[in-house]
Amino acid sequence: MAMLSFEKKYRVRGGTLLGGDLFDFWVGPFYVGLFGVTTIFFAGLGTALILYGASQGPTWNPWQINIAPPDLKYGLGLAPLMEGGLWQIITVCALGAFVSWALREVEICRKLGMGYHVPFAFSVAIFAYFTLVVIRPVLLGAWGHGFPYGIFSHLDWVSNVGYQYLHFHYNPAHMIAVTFFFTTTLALALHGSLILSASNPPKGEVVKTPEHENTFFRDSIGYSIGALGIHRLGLFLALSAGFWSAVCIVISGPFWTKSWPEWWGWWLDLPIWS
Ligand code: 07D
Ligand code: 07D
Ligand code: U10
Repeated sequence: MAMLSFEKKYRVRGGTLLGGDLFDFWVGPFYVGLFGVTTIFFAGLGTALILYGASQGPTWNPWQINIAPPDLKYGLGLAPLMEGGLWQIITVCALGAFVSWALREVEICRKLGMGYHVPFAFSVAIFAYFTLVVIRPVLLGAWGHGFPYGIFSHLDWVSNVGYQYLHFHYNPAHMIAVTFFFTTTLALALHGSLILSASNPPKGEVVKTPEHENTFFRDSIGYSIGALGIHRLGLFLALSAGFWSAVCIVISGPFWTKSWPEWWGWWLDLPIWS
């Protein structure tokens, strides 16, 4: 079915989680829904506040704009607007926009009668962000442990927090996360190249079948995971990367305060060496 006629067929009312028929319509290609309105509201307000913060700061250079979290002395309390309060409201807006976006995805899935895999996957990214700006700061007792909103300033934060633990590469959960990220790109490269090699042949040649795809991997590595399997694996790898990232940062501080190389002392302490 052509895309345009398919869209006409499925663009019917229903499937909303909240708001009933109220915002159950499309604007151009975009489905709106109540959560589209809340997305626009939070994203619009958050962006406006970043621009306001920038207007009060020393620069309009997009790379240099920085909205810093409150000083540690404010603990888990509210800070004055220009001393981190802006960061606190922007964080609420960001979470409001991300969660609204995920719920809008859920409504679209319901309309289409599809599984909730995409919003579930996005939720893992939201979880990683939530861990950075809510869970870890709360466990450490101050909003000041969140990362600053700015292109370069957030890189400084990552580097500073990394060196606070001497050598972040020795964080075992960081190792697992990094390995999942690397494996995700390997899997995507294998999958993308395999699909193109079979289904996008040079002019004049026939498109190959899934049997060709299976056989390629059986011939080369002795096993093929299959067409559905590679997508399950890809999703698992990518979500695991995000999940272990959240773990690696939430344990840094709340559960391990020393340098990460020292954590490996447990290995030397094993009774088999003494
Ligand atoms: C390609 C989809 C499109 C999305 C894009 C991002 C904004 C921010 C806001 C000026 C893959 C749009 C950017 C809306 C503008 C202001 C105030 C997704 C794609 C193009 N980072 N990070 C980037 C964010 C964190 C780290 C780039 C966001 C953590 C490192 C971009 C978050 C840590 C490097 C960016 C976030 C961290 C980057 C490219 C939130 C650990 C880089 C992102 C909400 C995760 C790279 C200059 C990209 C870079 C980079 C955005 C969080 C580390 C500006 C929105 C605190 C080491 N990050 N980041 O392509 O070039 O993502 O930085 O959590 O090297 Mg970051
Ligand atoms: C948080 C993004 C969420 C995004 C959302 C959506 C918009 C809308 C709109 C485009 C999690 C935002 C959407 C804004 C945009 C439009 C229209 C994703 C998030 C919700 N590290 N490290 C990681 C590596 C070192 C350190 C994670 C590698 C050093 C710290 C990952 C190396 C030191 C932290 C990772 C390396 C150090 C991390 C990041 C190599 C510094 C974290 C991915 C090769 C000296 C962070 C949860 C991630 C983390 C993190 C990889 C090196 C420190 C596993 C490959 C040794 C402090 N590092 N790292 O988390 O775990 O994505 O955050 O050297 O906090 Mg590391
Ligand atoms: C995959 C796949 C596959 C495919 C695919 C894909 C994965 C095999 C079949 C998809 C993959 C691709 C297309 C490849 C490229 C993708 C990437 C590289 C990923 C990164 C993507 C991007 C960088 C693009 C990001 C773009 C975005 C997020 C769109 C931005 C959208 C908007 C700004 C509008 C959003 C709309 C909303 C929220 C609702 C609708 C609202 C409106 C239209 C605006 C009007 C508003 C209202 C009516 C509400 C009124 C508002 C109010 C009251 C509040 C206002 C308040 C204020 C303060 C402003 O596997 O299969 O192929 O294709």
